[in-house]
Amino acid sequence: MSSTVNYPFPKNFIWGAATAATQIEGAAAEDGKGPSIWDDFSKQPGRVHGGHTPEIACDHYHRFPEDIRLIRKLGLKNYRLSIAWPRILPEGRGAINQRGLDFYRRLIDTLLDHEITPWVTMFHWDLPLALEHQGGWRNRGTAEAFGTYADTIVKALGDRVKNWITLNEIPCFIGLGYKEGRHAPGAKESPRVINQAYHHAILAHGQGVRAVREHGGRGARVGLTHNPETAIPLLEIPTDIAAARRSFAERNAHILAPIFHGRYPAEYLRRCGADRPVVAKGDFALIAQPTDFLGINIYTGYFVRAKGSRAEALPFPAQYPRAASEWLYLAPQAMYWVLNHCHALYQPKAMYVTENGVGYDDEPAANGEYLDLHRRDYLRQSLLHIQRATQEKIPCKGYFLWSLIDNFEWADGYTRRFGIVHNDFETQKRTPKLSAHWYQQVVKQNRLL
Ligand code: GBH
Repeated sequence: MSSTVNYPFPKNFIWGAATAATQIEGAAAEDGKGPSIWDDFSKQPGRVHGGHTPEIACDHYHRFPEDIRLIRKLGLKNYRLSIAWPRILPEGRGAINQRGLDFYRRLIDTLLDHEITPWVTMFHWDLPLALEHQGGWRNRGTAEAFGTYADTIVKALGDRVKNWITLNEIPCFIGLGYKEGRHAPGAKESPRVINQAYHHAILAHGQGVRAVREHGGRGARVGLTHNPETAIPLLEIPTDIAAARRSFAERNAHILAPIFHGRYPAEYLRRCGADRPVVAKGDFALIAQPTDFLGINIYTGYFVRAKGSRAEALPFPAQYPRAASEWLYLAPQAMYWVLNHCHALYQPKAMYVTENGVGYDDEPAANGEYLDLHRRDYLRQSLLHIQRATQEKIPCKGYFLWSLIDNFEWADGYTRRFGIVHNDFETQKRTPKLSAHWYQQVVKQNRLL
């Protein structure tokens, strides 16, 4: 067989799909769940497109057996989900809501019954509202409350969950949530508060790692999921690659450097000046505990070239192609370069692409079929560049497609569909799109088709 048409993935490569609690579960006030900042934010006028809320979403809370059968039918042996903190601790700390834990036990047992391995994110943005009222991520106490929450879920589920992800995308829940005000809680804080909030978030990550090490039992693994801003060298030549690497390191300095190197880089602290985060004794020991993998959410990138000794990031021209999600510039080389940069700079033991996918306002089905060739092409381009990384022995061990199903896309509400399974939000009918059938075959053959 000609090698040019046969793009194999390594043996034992992990194939899966990903979702998050707020985006699919619904049942926002059921069985003792407390409100999250997203329940609150989405009820404020003008925050979420069309006034949409996560109250019902995909009703996965009630329909999870059907959804798990679907995962199984698509041939996926791995599934990434998140636990809603306010389901477990309605006030963020204190009393445990047993019915919340029971829900995740049932969910995970059903996955295991179907021979699907759960990958569980502890926090995918749904902070208990009660904690926001005490300062949210501005408050160091939130990182401590997270530690107790992590202890609770790892103790309760650690016998059946072996793959833990501490936090999803710190730059989003801090940057968009507290700096730009576009995500919950919709705040616009000063640089000093923001830098401190970032510090509290990486501290929470450290708490999550500690909880897994203490209570995870045999074979438990843990890592962070980060969404690096990813510099693509304009030319794959040493000068542009070095410039891209510098740009990448700089933009991710506040998260990846402390976690992998146990300190903030001097250059980052200089940039912060008087607004640098306050670090308590012992923080870096907690933050930089060794992890088992780095999760990477990667959708897009930006182009960089060397300009003398500087790295020049190029602005996108108006005509540059993008998805319906306007931030999602189509730049598939980012999938390769994110793995290359992370490997070169931080040498994580393993990397998993924990999210990759694309948001479009899909057209209605033609003769019952959702012909999302645009999504299929995006995914194929992405995987081509990930396959290149695995060929070069960069330790990328798996891929989780975002997302299993169309869902509540945060501030975009129920527009910008990312699913390979269509959801009709009126009837809750699930219909696999063309991209799902394509992905199913790729997974089955462990190579690009
Ligand atoms: C991921 O974030 C999330 O983990 C997932 O929950 C989400 O559904 C998925 O992406 C698709 O969006 O304020 O308009 O400038 C991806 C990275 C970076 C995407 C910030 C949204 C901001 C958009 N995110 N971006 S905007």
